[in-house]
Amino acid sequence: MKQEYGASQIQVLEGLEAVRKRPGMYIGSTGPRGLHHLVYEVVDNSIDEALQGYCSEIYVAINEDGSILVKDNGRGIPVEVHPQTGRSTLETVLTVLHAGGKFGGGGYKVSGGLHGVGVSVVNALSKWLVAEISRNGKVYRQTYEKGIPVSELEVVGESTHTGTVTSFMPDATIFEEIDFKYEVLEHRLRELSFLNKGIKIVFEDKREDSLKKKEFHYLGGLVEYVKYLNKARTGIHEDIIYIDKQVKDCVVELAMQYTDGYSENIYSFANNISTHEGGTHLAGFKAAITKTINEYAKRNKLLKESEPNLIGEDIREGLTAVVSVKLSEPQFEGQTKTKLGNTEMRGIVDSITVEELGSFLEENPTTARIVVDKGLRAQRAREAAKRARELTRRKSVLESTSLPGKLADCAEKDPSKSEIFLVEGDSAGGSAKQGRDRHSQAILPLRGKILNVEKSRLDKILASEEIKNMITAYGCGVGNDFDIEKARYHKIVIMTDADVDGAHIRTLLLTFFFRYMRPLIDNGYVYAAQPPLYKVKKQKKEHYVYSDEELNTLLEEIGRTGVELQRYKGLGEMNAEQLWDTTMNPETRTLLQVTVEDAAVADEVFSMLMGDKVAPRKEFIEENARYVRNLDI
Ligand code: 0RA
Repeated sequence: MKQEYGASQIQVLEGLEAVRKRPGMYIGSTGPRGLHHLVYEVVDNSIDEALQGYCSEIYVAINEDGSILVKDNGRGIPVEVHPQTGRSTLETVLTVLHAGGKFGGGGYKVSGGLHGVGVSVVNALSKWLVAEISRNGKVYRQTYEKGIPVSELEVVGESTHTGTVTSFMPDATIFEEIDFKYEVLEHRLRELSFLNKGIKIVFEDKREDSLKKKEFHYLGGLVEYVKYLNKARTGIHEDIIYIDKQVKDCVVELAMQYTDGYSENIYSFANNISTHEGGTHLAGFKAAITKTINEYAKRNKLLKESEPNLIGEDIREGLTAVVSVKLSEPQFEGQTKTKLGNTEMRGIVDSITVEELGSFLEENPTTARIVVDKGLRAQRAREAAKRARELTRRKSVLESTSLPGKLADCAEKDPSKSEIFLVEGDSAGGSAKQGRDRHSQAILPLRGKILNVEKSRLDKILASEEIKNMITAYGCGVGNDFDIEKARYHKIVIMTDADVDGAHIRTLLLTFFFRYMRPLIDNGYVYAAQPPLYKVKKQKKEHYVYSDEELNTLLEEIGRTGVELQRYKGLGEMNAEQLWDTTMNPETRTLLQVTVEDAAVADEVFSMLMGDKVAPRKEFIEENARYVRNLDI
């Protein structure tokens, strides 16, 4: 029996209509980010059920047809009539905006995606959605299209267990492209299982060309997260420091371990949402570790009373840490709404950390000593680097007009019209200098491999000739002093050979930009040139070919007889004119822009690729060959 449309049903239709009219308002965008957000929204509901203690397993699949299935073994969304709407709770949750929290049974909603919009939004933006509930010994099913029920809530079978299965196909008229990325979902699901210890998440890609299955189940929670993050790094103490405390209705969980590296890798979360911009919880944590470690050092005479304290930067050098808080009414602020604003969290995280880290250091004097020593060494290095920087700064004031000798600069002074090519090797550099458009194109040849910045401190990095040349050529400083406004070129084109060494140099350069000149990547200033792989000659006609695929297509077209095939092993094999025609001429070339879609994923890729352990790197490259190719271009 179809119920009649009452006032509340009209409201529902208006609500769904609003979501479909302005999807961006609800899920951020209709691009890849918004698309993946749909999955997170559905999974978050299962995570909530797990956090309340009713669900232990979540299964997520990308179906063969590209749709999504999320299944959990929770209590099942109630199918009983909801007093406020006169419809089942299931239908209410799936059709009324923001109904999830309000209509759900007790307990605060911990997860609830970044936008916390509820599954009704996913429903509204789906071509179809099927909900299957196991409850009361029965299996119930209801189907929706664009958010509107197209079937009754039917009993379709019997069941001995409970749970919820939601399957949906995003609406192609709303989203730019419906192509779920395995790596993106994998990253988030792994993250969720680290952040919610004990929950088992199984993830499967059933699409024909990318069959994969993985299981995430971490009983150690954040301890295992830190182990995972440090897989390619070398820890300098065995035991990972772990804190898990509840104060009133706030949960504070954190894990930390120092490595022999120099970069700081702290990830923070509030209610399972990554707080890229930090916030009060992170501020409390940082203040607390600085205070506690200094106090320990002074009390144990590892630092004299007369000596200056270690500063936060010293304390965090080489530190890998994950800080996760769960609270009832999180306030997200900042440009990307990823900064936790709740003021009470600063004090809560601070006092818990001071207390727990304090006792840890007292009880583990060997580890404590290693930690303090690491900080002392960082302090000395920082002072040395400061002296070095002052030197280079003074020099650059004196010689403010002197660009590196190896740089062939362009005549153009407007940065938005200027490009610089970073060219592998002096010989290709020579051809590039001859072949370029002198007006707008500058050339900086790089000799061989640049320094691996993942393994060196800033003072050593700044002493490297190749890196100094890049810094002076771009004109925008480095690290904390970096100022994108001063960039002398808005296109920085990495031009390396199409071989393993070339790929390595490109990765080294990208790591350097990522760590020390990050705004260059964020602003889309960094590109990779695409030199040809082959030259095909037939009857005086020359074709440049950029991939094996393209080569096959061409050979099909022109026939294989009488063809002269040259494989370019390096840029150096091309003369100036060829280099211009194939790779540098803005009219005909292809440049690939380097983008960092998700800083966390990229950071992981970089540390895996550039860290000092070979085995995990190899394993990582093999596992992520597809993604690395994307990122590494
Ligand atoms: C509210 C009440 C109850 C279960 C749920 C919500 C629930 C929602 C979702 C969404 C995905 N999976 C879910 N599992 C459970 C249970 C109320 C009761 O049984 O008393």
